[in-house]
Amino acid sequence: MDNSSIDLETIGWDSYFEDNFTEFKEEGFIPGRITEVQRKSFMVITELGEIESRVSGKFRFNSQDKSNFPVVGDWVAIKTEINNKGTIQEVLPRKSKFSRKIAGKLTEEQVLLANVDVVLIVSGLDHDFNIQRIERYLTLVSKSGARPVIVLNKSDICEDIDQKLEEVKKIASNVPIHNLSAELNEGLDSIEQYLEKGKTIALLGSSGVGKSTIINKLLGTNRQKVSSVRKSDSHGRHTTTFREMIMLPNGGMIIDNPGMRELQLWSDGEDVSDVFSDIELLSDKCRFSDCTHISEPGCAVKDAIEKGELEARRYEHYLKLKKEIEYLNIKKNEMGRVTEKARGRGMSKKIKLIRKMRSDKY
Ligand SMILES: Nc1nc2c(ncn2[C@@H]2O[C@H](COP(=O)(O)OP(=O)(O)OP(=O)(O)O)[C@@H](O)[C@H]2O)c(=O)[nH]1
Ligand SMILES: [Mg+2]
Ligand SMILES: [Zn+2]
Repeated sequence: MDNSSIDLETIGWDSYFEDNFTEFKEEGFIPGRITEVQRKSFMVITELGEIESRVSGKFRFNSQDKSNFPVVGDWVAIKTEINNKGTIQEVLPRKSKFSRKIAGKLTEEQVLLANVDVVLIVSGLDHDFNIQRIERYLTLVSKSGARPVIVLNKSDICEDIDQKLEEVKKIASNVPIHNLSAELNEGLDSIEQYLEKGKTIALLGSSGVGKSTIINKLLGTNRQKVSSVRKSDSHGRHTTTFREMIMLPNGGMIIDNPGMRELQLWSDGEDVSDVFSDIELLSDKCRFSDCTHISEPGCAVKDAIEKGELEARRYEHYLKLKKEIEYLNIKKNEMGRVTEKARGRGMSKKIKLIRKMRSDKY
């Protein structure tokens, strides 16, 4: 633990968390914010400096659901121990959370970040550029409570910036778009506006797009490790291996993330409706209210595609995301039913059944 005292407000503490902390304060606990999640412990910034902490046995016992476990950005109540370590008693209610469906076959929510104000969705303007991926990120961020911002990096090696910008504008509705070159330190001032004292921003995007490079430029030091991408396809090498929240010199926090290979939606569908509101508006205009937009007469969606007002690509991607959610909902409902059924039986049976459900094999 270092002895420097930290003003919690510069790292995001406010009346919302203060109110939710009252009962813990009375018990003599202190507030802290998770900066890093390790295998068994958590790094937590507190007024007393950084304290390595573990969750209490009681917390572990009461948290059946993994999504309640502390993640980077969470505010927690901790009890300080004599060995300068801490015990996490509770996670304070989150103002925002960014989740995905856990990678692999399990049907489970995985919360990756909490209490983030702005998410920079970073894409490379090289071979990495992929409009569908941006649409997917927008969908994931849409209901997180954080504000999305699109960042197109590596403008120095892009020969058709205007065309790519046009493509992004078509899908972004009112999400701000910034293009820059972290390498040449050009255009970074456009994202400095999001770095405010007390605010938290996170960078998301696939491996190799330059998230850590951007952070290094903003910090003015080479704190984060970066490494080159594969020439043939601009794929990164998964250089950043863990999520970490870093304090900026002028207050405010920035979160570096590892590039994610799999980014499945964890959603109820509202986020897709938000991000694809153009398509939903069109379908309201179809002659039949249950129009499937395949062969019905008076279909506004098909009309718009024929007139070039809606890209067939975008429409198909919309359908794909909808399907993904439909499938997710089926799995969630099945799991709910089994949990319900198991309530009447013994605990061990319940656990077995849920495991079976989650492993998707049945
Ligand atoms: N040409 C060019 N290269 C860049 C730019 N920004 C970053 N790079 C390079 O892209 C490579 C990957 O950058 P990183 O910052 O490691 O990418 P990352 O997104 O953090 O990747 P992961 O940690 O693997 O998720 C490095 O070789 C950087 O030097 C840029 O603006 N232009
Ligand atoms: Mg990185
Ligand atoms: Zn239709």
